[in-house]
Amino acid sequence: MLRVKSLLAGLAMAALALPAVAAEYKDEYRLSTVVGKPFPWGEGGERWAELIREKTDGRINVKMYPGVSLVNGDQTREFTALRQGVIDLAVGSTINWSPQVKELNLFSLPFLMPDYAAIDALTKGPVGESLFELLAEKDVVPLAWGENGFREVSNSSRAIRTPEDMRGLKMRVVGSPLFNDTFTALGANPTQMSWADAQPALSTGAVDGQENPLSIFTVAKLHTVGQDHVTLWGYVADPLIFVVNQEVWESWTPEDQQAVREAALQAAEEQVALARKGLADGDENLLKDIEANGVTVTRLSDEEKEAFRNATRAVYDAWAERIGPELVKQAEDSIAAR
Ligand code: X2X
Repeated sequence: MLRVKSLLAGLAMAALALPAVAAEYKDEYRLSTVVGKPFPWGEGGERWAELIREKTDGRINVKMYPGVSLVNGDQTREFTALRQGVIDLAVGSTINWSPQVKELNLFSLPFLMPDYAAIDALTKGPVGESLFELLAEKDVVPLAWGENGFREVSNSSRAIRTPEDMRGLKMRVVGSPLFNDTFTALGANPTQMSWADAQPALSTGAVDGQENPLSIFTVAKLHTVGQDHVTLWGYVADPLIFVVNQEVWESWTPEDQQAVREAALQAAEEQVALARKGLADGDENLLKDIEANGVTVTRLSDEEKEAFRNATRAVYDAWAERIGPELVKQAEDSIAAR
């Protein structure tokens, strides 16, 4: 009996001495996204899960929950749920987390980023680092930058070429008040709703239009819900961020943490390439597909864009104050030096 007891005590001490043993791992880790496959965003989430499984020899089993189903479709609650541990991992848009992390509104400042090189100058430069440091103080471990994309405006009623064309249009916008301000400044009637609610609202005509990256427009087949006009104005772009809840992260061995980080970087790089496919580097295939569906695609000259920039400048200035003038300055400098 004594021998058994001391053996047990010995085992208990050995267990205590081990750092984080695999036995403490969950059977399943839950990864949240707004959209699933075949949206580039959903492809990125699935790919991350797959690479994690491979690189940890199956020790970490991640399942993706698209449609932000872990928060009943309310994408603006995703970040809070992530902090609370209701969600273990996420590939989330800066827009959806900006109600909780005001600095992420940076990417929604109208006409801050003129091209893809400007997005990269932010996410791959000091601005990206500052934002990751900030997120790291909020119970999450940020690992990599992905991309939803430049958000182009569409509607069912007319080609938009000037701010006046926007007047009176009912527009579905996402969950940051900055979007309300931008569309109000343009004379439209913005109404905030989730992506889940947006599609029925478009099909019933409860709203006239919306703004989203063209990869979302095509995969969601928005031309079938009356969105006959798209204007390429590239007014904002939303990056995606690959993150893990901090407690979950700390429960993993350093070796597995490294594997999850590498998986995120690889999945994110592939995901950004997918998000830009048919839209960048002289490849306009996605635009051709959209036009082939009978949608009028309106391209703006620099002067035409300038009119939208001027009409939203006051919104930019007011929000730059809220986001933090230093961060905005850092972003403007990074973009100027790209
Ligand atoms: O709701 C949207 O418009 C979407 C899918 O682009 C985001 O989640 C930001």
